[in-house]
Amino acid sequence: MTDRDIKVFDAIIVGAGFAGIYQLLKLRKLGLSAVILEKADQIGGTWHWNRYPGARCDIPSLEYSYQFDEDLQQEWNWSEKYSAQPEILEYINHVADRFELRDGINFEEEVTKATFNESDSKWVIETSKDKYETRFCIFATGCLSVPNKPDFNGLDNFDGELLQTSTWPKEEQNFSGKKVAIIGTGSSAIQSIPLIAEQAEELYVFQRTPNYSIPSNNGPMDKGVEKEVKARYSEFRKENYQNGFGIAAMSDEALVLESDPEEVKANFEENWKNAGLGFFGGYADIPLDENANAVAANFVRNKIREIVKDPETAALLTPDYHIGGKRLCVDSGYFETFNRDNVQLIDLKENPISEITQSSILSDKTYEIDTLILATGFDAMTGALTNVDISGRESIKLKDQWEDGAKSYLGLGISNFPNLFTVTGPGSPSVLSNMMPSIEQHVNWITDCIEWMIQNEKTVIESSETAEDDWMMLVNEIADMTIFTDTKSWYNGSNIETKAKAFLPFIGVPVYTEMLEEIVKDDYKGFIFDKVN
Ligand code: N01
Repeated sequence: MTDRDIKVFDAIIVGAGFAGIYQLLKLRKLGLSAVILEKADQIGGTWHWNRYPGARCDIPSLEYSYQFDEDLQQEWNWSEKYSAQPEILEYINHVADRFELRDGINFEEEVTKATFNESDSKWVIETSKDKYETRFCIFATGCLSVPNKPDFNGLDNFDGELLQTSTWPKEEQNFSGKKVAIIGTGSSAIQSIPLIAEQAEELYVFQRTPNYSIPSNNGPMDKGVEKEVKARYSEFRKENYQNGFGIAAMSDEALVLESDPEEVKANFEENWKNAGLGFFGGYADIPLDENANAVAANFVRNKIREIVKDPETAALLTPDYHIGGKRLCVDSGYFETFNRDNVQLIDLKENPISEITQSSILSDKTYEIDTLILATGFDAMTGALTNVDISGRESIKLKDQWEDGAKSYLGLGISNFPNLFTVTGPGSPSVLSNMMPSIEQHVNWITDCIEWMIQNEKTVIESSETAEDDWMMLVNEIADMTIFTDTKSWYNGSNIETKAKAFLPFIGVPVYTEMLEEIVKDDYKGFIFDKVN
């Protein structure tokens, strides 16, 4: 390829999920030339890849949707309280068509390399097909987009059907008459297991760590609720974003330890029926205090024992760590599924997988199987960035800079990587918030920042190392106030052995929002413009 073939844009956006699509719209409105480079053959991001049975949103769809356009939010109707993956995919496609964005997306172009050229302050982006040059580079690659595929002994020898929840095929899968194994019991497994169990002849669930899960009690959209919300949609959105996690069901005003225990129990009972992810939303001390946390945890543990008939299976399914330490799951009949005769739970703590053969898994005994499903999670928060060969100033590689742990200022900018923005990057509320408003918050911020740079004739922006260090210290100080940091989870990188361990999401949407606004008012304090080396 000669330099003449290089395609030039003002901005390159990586990823055509909810973040990338909205970013393209905003940059176009600003009058910039921009393109999205997308690895998949269609839009949707996480909702394109995770099409396993039962995949659905764990935040009510009236909240898990865009708010930037009043007509859009008024006209779109969700069929269920928590929408399933096909409907969410339909929605993002609708948005792309409605705002005529499709022609700004290059599909099946995986970004492999991004190099900052200090002589002209431009990024050179290389993909599986092409080469691009751009001033601004925006990674809208999501927090849970790089699958974790553990290196099980003998996995490559498996001759049956191998599936992974995070890269599920488009063709419908039929498990009738099949012996199926699933490894992992996080949200993806918890959503898919009840549906796979209905079809499979046998389902073997290989569990390393049990999870807390709350029933979704999903159902058709309550038209009364929808009408009420739509009558005051923008206020509703604003109010929700003032809660700690940015979700309606999670306003935390009371304390478990200062409330009447009977009243707490009654509230948990109510939340068990209605709140889903907001199960302990009403109480502020559950993330902070061992004793308060134990009250909520014991409530769920008792529910598991009530639902699961076999006491041994119930005991294995009962978590012993702080509730909330791992991301809470929301299910439709998960624990009930273990009462079926065709479902077996295998405890990997007691009997790790020693080998996978052509047709079986070896653990406490040999399980002959036709299909193996990996529901083993993601290289969360950082994987989508460190998987690309990104070089910044002085050819510093992002992967090397983050070897001892990811550092970012506000989850938006990274020192030594000028004009590179991340949407919902590490150090922002991201996965500990409703992703949709958090995506919009970041995309709006990035667009405003670019506009400000143009108006103020600034060429290059980057975070200062000091601002970044101070920010990550704050992220960790806040996390350390909770009792969640000692649990092994993808929040702190401990699901991947080789990964640096650090708690990456910023806890507290309202504080974050306030700080973000203050920094802008203070002429982007902590950022450096047109740095001179
Ligand atoms: O992944 P996970 P997920 N040997 O990391 C196990 C979002 N999401 O895809 O806990 C054996 O939670 C691992 O065991 P352990 C949501 O934010 C949202 O399920 O590490 N087992 C765990 O059980 C969620 O939190 C929705 O001991 C191994 C499982 O695999 C996030 O995505 C739906 C193993 C991985 O669970 C991730 O969920 C789905 C090994 N070597 C997902 N390695 C919505 O509702 C891993 N495991 C929107």
